Amino acid sequence: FSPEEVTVLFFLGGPGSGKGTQSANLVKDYGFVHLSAGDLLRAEQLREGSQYGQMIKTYITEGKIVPMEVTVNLLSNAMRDSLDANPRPPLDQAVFFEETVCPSELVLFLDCPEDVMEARLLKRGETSGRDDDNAESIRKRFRTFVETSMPVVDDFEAKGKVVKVQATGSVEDVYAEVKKGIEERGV
Ligand code: UP5
Ligand code: MG
Repeated sequence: FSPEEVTVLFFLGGPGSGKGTQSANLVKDYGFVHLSAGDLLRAEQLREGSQYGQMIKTYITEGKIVPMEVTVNLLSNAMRDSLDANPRPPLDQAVFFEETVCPSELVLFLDCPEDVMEARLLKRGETSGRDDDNAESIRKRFRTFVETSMPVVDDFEAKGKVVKVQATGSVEDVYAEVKKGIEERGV
């Protein structure tokens, strides 16, 4: 596919800030397709015959970023599949994606303090079965976010692409802000 055929939005935000939840809202109201790098990695981890399964599990449990070639390849394939079906990260990964796959229109940054995110993730951990919804992995995920993902947000910010949304309120409140951001930018 060519970049002119698609409109890409990136959701960035700390672990548990609500990226998945707010993406689901946009899918419902705007017909976007949601591709979560984390979900794609978890699916690849479980795929029989994957050469990356054990490596992905280790990175996820340690709260570290999987080598970007693996993730961007999964994203690119999933985009192609989803375009066939219906006609997020570190600085380098986001830039790599924009250069090799497609530039983003807008970056929605869900701004949320760690104590709020931690409470959400620990609550989800009671039932999620995820290898990383435990206190230790969460702490590591936060560190990775601060060290490798916040610089990406800052970089997009400098390019004037970022709409910052306060992500501490209810799902409905946050979504109202997300919609406002998108509509103000005329996406
Ligand atoms: N919740 C959401 N919004 C709420 C609100 N406003 N009020 C109250 N509760 C709210 O939400 C998390 C929880 O909070 C849910 O229970 C939700 O109901 C509640 P969710 O929407 O899932 O938040 P999200 O930001 O998507 O959090 P997630 O846990 O998915 O964040 P991560 O960024 O840690 O997880 P992800 O799946 O993206 O990545 C997991 C791992 O995969 C990474 O640590 C890394 O090891 C690997 N990875 C890569 O290597 N590269 C990548 O590019 C991406 C991931
Ligand atoms: Mg998510």
